[in-house]
Formats: sequence, C-alpha cells, structure tokens
Amino acid sequence: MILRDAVRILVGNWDGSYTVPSRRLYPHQWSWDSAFIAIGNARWAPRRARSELLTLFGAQWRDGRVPHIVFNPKVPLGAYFPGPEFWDVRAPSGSATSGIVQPPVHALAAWRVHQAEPDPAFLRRIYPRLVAQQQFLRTARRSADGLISIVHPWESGMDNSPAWDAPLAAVEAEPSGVTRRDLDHVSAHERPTDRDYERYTALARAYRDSGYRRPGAFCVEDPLFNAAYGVAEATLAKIADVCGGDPEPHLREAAAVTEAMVEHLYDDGLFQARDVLTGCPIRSNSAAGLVPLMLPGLPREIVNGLIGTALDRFGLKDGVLPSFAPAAPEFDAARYWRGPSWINLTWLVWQGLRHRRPDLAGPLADSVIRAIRQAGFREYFDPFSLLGHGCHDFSWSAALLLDVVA
Ligand code: 9YW
Repeated sequence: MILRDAVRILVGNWDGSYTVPSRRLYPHQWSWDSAFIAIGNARWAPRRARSELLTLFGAQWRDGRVPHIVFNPKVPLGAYFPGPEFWDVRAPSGSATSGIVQPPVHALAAWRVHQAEPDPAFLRRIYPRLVAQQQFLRTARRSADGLISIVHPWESGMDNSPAWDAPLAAVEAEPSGVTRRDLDHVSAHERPTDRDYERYTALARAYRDSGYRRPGAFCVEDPLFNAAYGVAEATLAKIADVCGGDPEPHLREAAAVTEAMVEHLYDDGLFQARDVLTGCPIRSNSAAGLVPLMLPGLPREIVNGLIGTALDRFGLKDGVLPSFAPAAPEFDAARYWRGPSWINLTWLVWQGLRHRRPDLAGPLADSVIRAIRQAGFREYFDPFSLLGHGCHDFSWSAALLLDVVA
C-alpha cells in the first residue's frame, strides 16, 4: 500500500519529462531533488529516471554548471520566489534557470539508474555532462587546499542549517523586495525566518550582479557538498569504465578530496564546514558532517569517529536521524533544517553505513519506513514524535522510500 502511494505521488508530480518536488510549494525542477527522484524512479520506471536526469542536464550552462532550479515556463510568474525574473538568466537550451548549484549527487543517481536497467547509451550520453559539472566546480570553486566552496546557503541544500548562522550574520540583509510564496503553503514556524530570506535574496542578487562569477559575503566549504563531489568522482570512475573512458583521474580526484576533507574539515568526531572568507572552521552539530561516511576511501579511524558521533550525539540507534544534534542549543524539532529529520539526508548517511555497519543501516532504513507510515510523504519530520512538517506528497520522500525498501 505504502509503495503504491509512493508511486502515485511520483506520477502526480511528473511533468512530462521530469518531476516537481511538490506541486504547489516547488513547482519547477530542482537539481538535487531530481537526482534523488531518479534513484527512486529507477526502481519502477527507469525510463522516467533517465529522462529526469537528461532533462536537468539539458539546462546545463556552457561553463558546466547545473543550475539548482530549471523553471517551467508554464508556471505563472510569481508562483515561486525567487522566480525566473529574479535570476534573469537562460541556459544555452533557452530554459530560464537559477544561477547557483546544489550538491552534485547526480553521478551517483546516473549509476543507480544504470544498475537498475543497464543502458550504456544513457551512460555515454550523460558521462561528459557529469564530467563538465565537476569541472565547473574545480574551475570556479576550488581553493588551494583542494576543497570546493559554496556561495549561498541554498547551494548546501540545507538552507537554514544552524551551521550558516555565523557566516550569514555577516551578510547585510535587504528588507525590501522579498515576496515570500512559501508561506502561502506552509506555516511560518516550520520555515526559515524573514530575516533569513532577506539575506538569501541579498546574496543571490549580488552573485547575479557579478554575472554569476564572484562569490560575495558568503563563501564556505561544506562537508556534505564536498562529500558529494568526492563520491561523484568515485562513481565517475565506474561510469568511465563502462563508457570506455579512463577511471584513473576520477579515482585520483576522489582520493585527493577525501584527503583534503580529512585534513581540513574533520574535527573531533564530525566533519565541519569552514568559512573561506575568515579561514575559520564553523563548529556546529549538523548531520551534514556525517555524510562523508559515503566516501569509499575514508580512513577507518575517521569512520569509527563518525559512527561514535552518530550514536552519541544524533541518537542513531533510537530512531530517525535528526538534521541537527538534539542536545545542541540551536536545535528546533519543527523548523526546516534546524533539527527535523529529512529522508534524503537519512538516505545519504544510510548509504555510508550500508556496507560498513549493516547492523546500524538496517534500523535507519526501518526508521524511514516508520516515519512515512506514521506521517505520510511529508517534506520533513519531527525526529521524536514523527509528526510530519512542510509540504505533503513530497517527491524525494516517495522516491527514496522506494529505494530503501527495494
Ligand atoms: C527552496 C526543493 C528544495 C530542496 C532544498 C530545500 C528547499 C528551498 O526545497 O529549498 O525554496 O529552494 O532546502 O534542499 O532542493 O525540494
């Protein structure tokens, strides 16, 4: 029954060649959502999964960047803020897009789609695009220490994570011109504050005005983003193998970023973000710091440190994974990325545990099923009561359930 409901949601959110995250709240195509959705769709409709990724990469920019939103021209202007009129840019395909990116989890998605239904022609088509996506990050965003930076909290995928409180405090807020549409659909106490939105808008505007070239007042190295980048290289090695390419450079790159992360971002049982502008680590208790468990070459003692933290600070054994450690003062069980459990974040950590600690991965997968059984396919969940929050019929919750039970 629950599986049938998951498929029903994905069918309802399908727009002909890709899937919207949510009909009303997010009525366009989102970058990392599409990767998670493809992973789920691969389980019952691999053709849709391939279309999902190819549609997204159809809006790739000439510099290789994959925009975080591809706008549907049929959706009325003003239905989502900030919309195409704000970003004011088009991909070579002609699609209106945003100008920022999201964590590059797409190579992993492409590989999972290929595993579900082998299709070397699909891999050959998407491989050069995935390589260009990584190349953009190396060219535009890599520091001398070998880490990739993000220039907006939206690029982290975890917009209002408490990890961004300190770097955001340095950003001048812009009180005018913010017409929030999210509050038409979900309640204010579950979402980022107006102040957050004013800062998001100011940052996005400054980046836009630099021609989407120069980082502004927010520039950080995020462990989830860098882990996704490293996993993408490790996965591109497998894809290159199938496509007759050379896996070696990808393996070297995956090893290099893993090493840089261990050297610069790991601290006392958790990976932390680092502020590029000040050079200082941003110490927080974000579950983003557990996602590097996905990196295949992570040293054993680091893996053990992360697992210890997951158990002690995130209560891994007790139930669903919160997005922020519950004992921390910033924790909020209902507000967006400041504590609630999210299925995609849980899925990423689950991937990291599956082969290393099946005894912990199993209960984590069960917790996803339990949350959805109790609350439905909500956007996020109170990690203790499992009360559902945010929008209903959320695509990646449905898609990743299909993967977790497969
Ligand atoms: C926004 C679509 C996106 C996700 C992000 C999540 C939220 C807010 O929704 O972003 O308006 O873009 O934080 O991870 O991709 O589901």
